[in-house]
Amino acid sequence: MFIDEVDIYVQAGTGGSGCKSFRHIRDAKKRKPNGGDGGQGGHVIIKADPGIYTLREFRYKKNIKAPSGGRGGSNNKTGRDGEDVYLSVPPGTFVINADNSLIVRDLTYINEEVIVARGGRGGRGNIRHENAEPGKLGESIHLHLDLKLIADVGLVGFPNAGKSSLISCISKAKPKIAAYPFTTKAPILGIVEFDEKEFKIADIPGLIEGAHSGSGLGDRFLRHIERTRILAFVIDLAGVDGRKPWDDFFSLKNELMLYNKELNDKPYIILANKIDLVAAKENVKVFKDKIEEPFSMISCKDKTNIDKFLKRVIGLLG
Ligand SMILES: Nc1nc2c(ncn2[C@@H]2O[C@H](COP(=O)(O)OP(=O)(O)OP(=O)(O)O)[C@@H](O)[C@H]2O)c(=O)[nH]1
Ligand SMILES: [Mg+2]
Repeated sequence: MFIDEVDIYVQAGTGGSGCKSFRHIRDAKKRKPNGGDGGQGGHVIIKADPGIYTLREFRYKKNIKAPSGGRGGSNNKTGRDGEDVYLSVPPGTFVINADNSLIVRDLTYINEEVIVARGGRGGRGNIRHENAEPGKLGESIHLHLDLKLIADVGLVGFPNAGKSSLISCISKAKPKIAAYPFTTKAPILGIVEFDEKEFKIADIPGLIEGAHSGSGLGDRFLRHIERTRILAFVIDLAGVDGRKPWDDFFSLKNELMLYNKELNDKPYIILANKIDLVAAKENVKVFKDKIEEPFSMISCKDKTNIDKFLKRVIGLLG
C-alpha cells in the first residue's frame, strides 16, 4: 500500500539524573561529593533515505520515543547518552508541525536530516552542583509527514494510455502493464540513464475527467507531479478505449489546471502513443489540427521515437 501522509508523535529521551554520592572518608564532615552527571537523552531525527518510497512504515508506528540518558554514577562517572532514533522517510517528505502547520523541514536531499525532538540534558551530579539534579525532559512534537515525490519528469495520462509501458522501456522500473484501466495504483519512480545523463521520472495512476474532484483515483496522486520540472502527457492516439485522443489532451490539461494552476506553467511534452496501431495513424491529422501544438508520435511497443523523447527531456532539463 502506498502511503503518502501520516501523523506521528515523537518524543525525545529524558536526560539521565545526576548522581548524588560522596567519597567515603571516615570523617563524615570532610567527605567530598563525587556524583557524576546524567547522560543526554536521545534525539529523534528524521532522515531522507533514497531507498524508501513511501511512508508505509509509519502506518502502525505512530508513537516514537527515544531512550533516556543513563544516570550519573559515583566517582564522577557520567551516565551514557541515550541513543538517537533515526526515522527514515523518502526524499520529498515535508515534515510539518501538526499543531501550528509550520514546515519544520522539506527533506529534499539524499541523506538530509533534521532533529525534530531534542533529547533532554542530563542532570548535574553533586560534584558540580550542590544538589544532584534530575535530567531535563526531552522535547516532544506532533508531526504531519507529507510526501511529494521529487522527479524531473512526471507522466500524466488517462488510464491505459501507456504510461507504465513507457517508464518500463526507459528505466529499470517494472510496473505492472495491462489492458485495463487503473492498473497502476500508486506512483512509481524510475531512473533513466541516457547520453551519460540521468533523470528521474514518475509514473502516476491514470487520470480521468473529474479527477480533480475525486473521480477515478481522483487527485490523490497529482501531488506527486507538483514538484516535477517537466510534464509528459501520454495520449493514446489510437483511442483504444473509445475516447478521442484530442479530447483526452484537453481534459488532462483542464484537470491539472483545476487541481493547481501552477501546473500549467510547467514545460511539457506531448507524447502521442501507440503509433504502431492503424487507428493511431488515422488520427494523426485530426489530432494535429485540433491541438495546434507540436507533439511526438511514439510507440512504446515498437520503441519508436523513444530516444528522441529522451533527448528532448535532457535538453529541457539543461
Ligand atoms: N499497440 C500498443 N499498445 C501499447 C503501447 N503502449 C502501451 N500499450 C498497451 O496499452 C495497455 C495499457 O498500457 P499501460 O502501460 O499499462 O498503461 P497505463 O497508462 O500505465 O495505464 P494505467 O496504469 O491503468 O493508468 C497495455 O495493454 C499495453 O500493452 C503501444 O505503443 N502500442
Ligand atoms: Mg500504469
